[in-house]
Amino acid sequence: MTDIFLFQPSVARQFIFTPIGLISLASSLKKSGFDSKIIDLRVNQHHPDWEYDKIMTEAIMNVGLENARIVGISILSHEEAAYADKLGTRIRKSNPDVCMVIGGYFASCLRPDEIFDIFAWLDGIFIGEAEKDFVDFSKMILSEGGNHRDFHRSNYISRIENQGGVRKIVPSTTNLNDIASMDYSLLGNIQEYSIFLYELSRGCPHNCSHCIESRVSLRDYRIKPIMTIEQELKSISSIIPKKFILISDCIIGVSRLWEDIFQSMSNYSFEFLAEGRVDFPLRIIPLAYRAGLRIFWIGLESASYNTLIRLRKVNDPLSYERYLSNCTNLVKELIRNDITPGISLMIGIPEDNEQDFAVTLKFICDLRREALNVMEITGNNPGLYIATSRFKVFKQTEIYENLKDYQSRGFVVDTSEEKYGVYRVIKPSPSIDLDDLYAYMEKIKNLEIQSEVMNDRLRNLGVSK
Ligand code: B12
Ligand code: SF4
Repeated sequence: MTDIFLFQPSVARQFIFTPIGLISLASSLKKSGFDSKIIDLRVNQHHPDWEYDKIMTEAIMNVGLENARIVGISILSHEEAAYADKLGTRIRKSNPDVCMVIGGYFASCLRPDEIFDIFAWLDGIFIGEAEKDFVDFSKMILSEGGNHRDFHRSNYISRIENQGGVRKIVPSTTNLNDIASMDYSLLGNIQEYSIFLYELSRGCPHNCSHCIESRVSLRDYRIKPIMTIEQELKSISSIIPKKFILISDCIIGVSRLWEDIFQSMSNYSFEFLAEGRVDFPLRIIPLAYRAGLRIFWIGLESASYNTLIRLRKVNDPLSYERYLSNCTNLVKELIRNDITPGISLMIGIPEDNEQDFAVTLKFICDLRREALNVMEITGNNPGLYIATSRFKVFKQTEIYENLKDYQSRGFVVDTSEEKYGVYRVIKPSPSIDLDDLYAYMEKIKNLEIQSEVMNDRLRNLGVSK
């Protein structure tokens, strides 16, 4: 009989991705002799707002939750938080005594007292990576008859403990040599997922001012041991021979270890999208193609010097020149190797003005021209994808810490999601308003180079129909 239930709440998105945080926890529990069940409420739903109550009730009725001793809910971002709250409330109603905890990036983004204020049903929070501590926690409750309030770890806090006052907790990071390899068979319905995520590394050594990553990973970049990776690749290839994979690692390819990883991947017929930075090394691109790289998402964010300085993507004029030339050279080399480059840009970064927009627009125009040139010379047409997103300030980031200063200089945000630690930009600076942001986004998006190959790849990935 299962005592531990791990839930992925709903989210209003048209595509769903494998819940790798929960798979990793369940794999570690299994290695330590504990059975757990993953229930992903995003599977088979059309729109959570219409069907969520029905989906939750069915999921809860059919799994034997009345016998649960521990319920864990994973919350990746603010987008899932309200759904997680409904789910937690519903579970608490059906099982008043079960111990309910949450984990995931969202948990690391707010202070514990803020999180307990949002979720009335919650008993405890895990902050940061949790494989080891969640296993110890389960052991204490299930084998040793302990109570969750007696569990003490620097990254775990119970509601009772929190009553003593606000405490900021340092997230924990894990040594990837010590955790169990991912057992995807623990996720029953793998074919239902449009995006298959594969995690090979964690953390980021950079410290961009808009990003929470360095605060959570403590800038501790780690790659899984190659033996584990080979084992996982074998297991993935037997489960999803034809699916497109997504690999997120801002500094993918930078460490020499990636040559071995790509070499191992080239023994399979994977195709994958990777998210990274402009400094992805050019020399590794042919090998990455053989490994299955078909779309490379470059987090450019802006091409304006002042903006990139504020984001801390560059430090001085020299690193700025390098940043832009790296981007251009990377796009050209990707196209030469028939890989689709994707450029992502954040729109409305604090203090952005017309001048910053004009510089970025010009850079993307030039990039498009260079990309078309390479396409003409090589005959490859992998397209050039452009993704724009309205800037959000997340709690815990450096920009959030300076929010008041930015606001005093005319940066205006939407506070409706404040409770979840997110502020969407309305006006980045006094002369730019929301309509200007959308108009600028459209102008940039129009510079995309469409192609059949690109559309096929996006379809394979499950992000477009
Ligand atoms: C891959 C990724 C995605 C994937 C999905 C990831 C997933 N796991 O399902 C995609 C591309 C779909 C995605 C989408 C989005 N993402 Co994203 N994503 C990431 C990324 C790069 C990796 C996350 C990951 O999978 N890590 C590996 C797994 C193993 O770790 P994990 O899930 O965190 O799980 C561990 C712990 O958190 C904990 N844990 C997790 N769940 C639970 C549950 C319990 C009970 C316990 C005890 C512990 C626990 O234990 C796990 C093992 O250690 C992170 C940044 C990063 N480098 O980590 C951003 C990140 C999480 N994403 C972010 C954002 C903003 C988004 C979007 C809102 C972006 C957008 N504007 O569209 C959407 C929202 C999607 C949603 N569902 O809400 C932000 C979140 C910031 C914030 N303050 O909330 C991050 C931090 C990026 C950033 N630097 O800003 N994302
Ligand atoms: S934006 Fe990317 S490179 Fe910068 S700190 Fe975050 S994860 Fe690292």
